[in-house]
Amino acid sequence: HYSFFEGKPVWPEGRRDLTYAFYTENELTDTVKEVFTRAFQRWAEVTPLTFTQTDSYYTADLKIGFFVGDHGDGEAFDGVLGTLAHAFSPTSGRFHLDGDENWVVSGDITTSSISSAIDLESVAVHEIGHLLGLGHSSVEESIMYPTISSRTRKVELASDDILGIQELY
Ligand code: TQI
Ligand code: ZN
Ligand code: ZN
Repeated sequence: HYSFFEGKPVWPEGRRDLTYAFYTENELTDTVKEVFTRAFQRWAEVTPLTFTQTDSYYTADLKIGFFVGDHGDGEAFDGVLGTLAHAFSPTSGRFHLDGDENWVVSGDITTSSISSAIDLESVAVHEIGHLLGLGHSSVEESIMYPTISSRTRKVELASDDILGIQELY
């Protein structure tokens, strides 16, 4: 079953059209950016929320960046595996990914020759759930279940994820 953060924080009524931006210094390719676009789309399909990319990192509601090790928010990344990414509850909007992971952006993760390969889109869908106010779920099939194996792709919202997000929006 789905859960929420303490105090059930959400993006308020007047903020349903959210913008997102990529940390400029990462210089991400369009292929990488499209992974996030697809991940946002999954949540937009089942809520009144919309997500629009902007070039202005400082004014965007949701800020996405890859960082390595200690990056100044007290939650240092730890190299390959362990913590993969973190996102903060509404209305922080901070979404950080561990730059040391072997991220798989396109292609078939399930047949990757790299044992520690992590599917970027799967992690993005999960972290966006946190950005919007979902905690973890006890339902193993759900996107918000707190465990994912390497070489696994899980990008389709389960009914548990949808029920959870629709209770918030
Ligand atoms: N990062 C944790 C996560 O996103 C960070 C975290 C732990 C957290 N407890 C939290 C975030 C409570 C918000 C609220 O869950 S992680 C997975 C999963 C991670 C884990 O790197 O361990 C995914 C990142 F669920 F699959 F294990 C992405 Cl998909
Ligand atoms: Zn961080
Ligand atoms: Zn999580």
